[in-house]
Amino acid sequence: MNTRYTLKNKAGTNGLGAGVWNLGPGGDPFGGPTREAIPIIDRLPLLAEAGMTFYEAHDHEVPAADADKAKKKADGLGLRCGMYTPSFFADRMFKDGGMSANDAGVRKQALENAKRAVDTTVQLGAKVMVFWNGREGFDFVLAKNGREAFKRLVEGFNAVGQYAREKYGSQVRFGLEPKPNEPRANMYLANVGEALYLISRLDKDIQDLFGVNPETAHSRIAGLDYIWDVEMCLEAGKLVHIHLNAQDGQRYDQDLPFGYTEPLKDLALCVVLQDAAYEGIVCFDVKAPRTDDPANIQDILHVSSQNLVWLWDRALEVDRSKIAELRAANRATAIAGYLAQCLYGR
Ligand code: XLS
Ligand code: MG
Repeated sequence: MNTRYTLKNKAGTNGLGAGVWNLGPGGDPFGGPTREAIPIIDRLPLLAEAGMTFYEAHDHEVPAADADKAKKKADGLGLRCGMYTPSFFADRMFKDGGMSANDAGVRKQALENAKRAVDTTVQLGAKVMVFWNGREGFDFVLAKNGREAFKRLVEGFNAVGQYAREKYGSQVRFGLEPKPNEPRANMYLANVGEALYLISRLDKDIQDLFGVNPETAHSRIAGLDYIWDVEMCLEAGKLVHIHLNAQDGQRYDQDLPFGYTEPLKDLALCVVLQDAAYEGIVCFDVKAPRTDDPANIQDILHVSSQNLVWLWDRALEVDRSKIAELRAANRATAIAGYLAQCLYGR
């Protein structure tokens, strides 16, 4: 059995997770793959070897028909499915979105896929299903009626929620994953606030099933502070999952190793998660860069995990009463200095 990364004194579920897509062949919009694509099922041992306890997958990566095979393989590796998610961005059918598409036939198919994904989530043993807003949005104004599109999202999520409730009670929770742009110029559910607003509009009897899956890079692409986004989810009781990575400013989605660009803020994030006694799984959504050789494809997971473990340990040592004292004295700059001392000082 390989060593698995864990977080000291973490409340609830321990062990880290990553998506099978994190170990892709390295293609980008301007150049093809730089590595041989590893079959999805063969990525599971790589994730386990890299110290992960959980894996995550889309429905185009582990389709319903392969669920048993994947579960068996994962069980043998001591790996569990942390999250499953229907893809409404890969298939050309969903070129204009799934739940929000103008074409009623497409919306119907999206709903079917989402319901099937609920079943597969349960079959794989995961407790969370994510909806990433991939192609829910628009590139040209008035290409969609925004008010109608929002209502379609509400209707779609209501229908999925009802399906899950009737069949599985409270077994599966849904995490809406916001992102402001890419692949669309403008995406619905662009930020945590929009996702929480949408949840507030869902049927009352299934609202409790819905929460948010905030991702570091997505908040930073929007120019927003990720810690506040996470705090907002926590305040609403809606932090059902989390995707950690790093982002080098407001540019394309980089999915860099966690802890790489803003370690001081990532330390503060650990403080927030510890103080909230966050019980869910901590997962990375990173991308092995196309410049990395096949032999080193797991580096991105090791670097992310090691950074997180270091920052988490340091966060445990952050003196909360010191922060409270500085806050009371209106010394915000001194708080920044104290965090830096915790991070870099001896
Ligand atoms: C892309 C998203 C995606 C979701 C799952 O930007 O982060 O990877 O997490 O579809
Ligand atoms: Mg993500």
